[in-house]
Amino acid sequence: MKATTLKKALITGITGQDGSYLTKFLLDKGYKVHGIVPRGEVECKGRLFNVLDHPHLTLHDGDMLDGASLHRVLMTVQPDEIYNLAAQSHVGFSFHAPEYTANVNGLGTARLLEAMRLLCPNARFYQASSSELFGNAPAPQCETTNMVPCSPYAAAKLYAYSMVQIARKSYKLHASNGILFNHESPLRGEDFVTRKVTKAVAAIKVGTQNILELGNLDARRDWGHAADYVRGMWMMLQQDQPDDYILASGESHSVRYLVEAAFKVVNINITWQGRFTEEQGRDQKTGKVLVRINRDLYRPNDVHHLCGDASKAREVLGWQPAVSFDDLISEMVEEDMRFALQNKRAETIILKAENAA
Ligand code: NAP
Ligand code: G4F
Repeated sequence: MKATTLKKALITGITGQDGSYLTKFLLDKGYKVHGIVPRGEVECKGRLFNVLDHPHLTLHDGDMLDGASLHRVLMTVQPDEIYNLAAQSHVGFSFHAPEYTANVNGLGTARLLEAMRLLCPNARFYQASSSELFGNAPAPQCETTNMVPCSPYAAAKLYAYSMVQIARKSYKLHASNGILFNHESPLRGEDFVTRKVTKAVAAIKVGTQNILELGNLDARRDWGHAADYVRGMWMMLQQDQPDDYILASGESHSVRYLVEAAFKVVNINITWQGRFTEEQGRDQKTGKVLVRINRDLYRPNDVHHLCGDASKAREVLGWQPAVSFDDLISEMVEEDMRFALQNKRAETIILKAENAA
């Protein structure tokens, strides 16, 4: 019998939200998955908890800031597909660290593309581009919408996006940009607004937090589920020709609406009073203030409205999202409720033990 060789995928940013969903997706498809982990940080592998022992998963030390480490990994692995998900991915933080963000997100991508060109030019390359590229261009945004970055994060991602197109045109590399609108999950980092909200809603419900502080409530985003979006990444690399595709749900909601939807999952109705930075969200039943504005959480320059048109991905790739906004938020709140209750139980046990001692 002829032995079949498994396809090899290399993922940068494997310990992030998308990295963990993509790893599971590719392992289920029978790939050998290799991941690059910066600083070999063991505690960052938490999101990979359910696949860490998988025989087809291998982690390598490497850093987007260190070209030699990328060369070493590519030389060792000789991947068929490369998914470049590594990034300093927080838009707000990029205003505090523009140079670092440019180095990881922009130059890091150039380093990886150059390593691929030299060491495995027949591999296929996926770049994690972002709807942030469009800045405040009017919604809905599609592949041909003007790109007007509003943050150091978006500027660095625009450089990376262009380098992918340059590699494609100059060297005929199979390199594609996925221009992804916001996608979330229970594994989302706690600094992003969806997870910050769902975690706070759960903690407020179980009584371990009193109030949720937020910045711009008027910003609108097109929020989908990460599991749907990693499937789209893979679909892009199965095409004969490389190209750029938007993945989006086509629906947008304000941060204010997100807050209402998340509290509704735990049967709390929020009513709003006051304007601008004086705005407050109260529990309709008790009148207690549960949400208030913190001016420090506003960005120097925010993107007001992102809502994507994913017609091209639908028509060419046959991609469409399966999880609705309401189901996404319910899943996130329910998962955070589980954690919040576990933490509360653990705190009670410690307190009892301390009192008994
Ligand atoms: P994430 O959870 O923040 O994950 C980012 C990953 O990059 C982490 O594994 C992180 O590792 C790694 N990383 C950071 N600096 C690195 C470095 N110098 N060298 C190697 N790895 C490094 O982000 P995500 O939400 O999964 O997003 C994945 C990618 O898609 C990112 O490029 C993001 O910018 C882009 N994107 C995301 C969205 C979205 O809505 N989620 C939308 C559009 C585009 P450590 O944690 O160990 O630092
Ligand atoms: O959740 P966010 O931090 O996500 P943002 O800035 O849209 O970026 C995410 O999506 C991009 C794709 O469009 C990715 F490229 C990027 O890597 C990242 O995954 O903020 C969403 C909105 C913003 O307008 C922000 O000003 O929520 C507003 N917001 C209001 N209060 C807040 C808060 N954002 C955060 N993080 N924390 C707040 O307290």
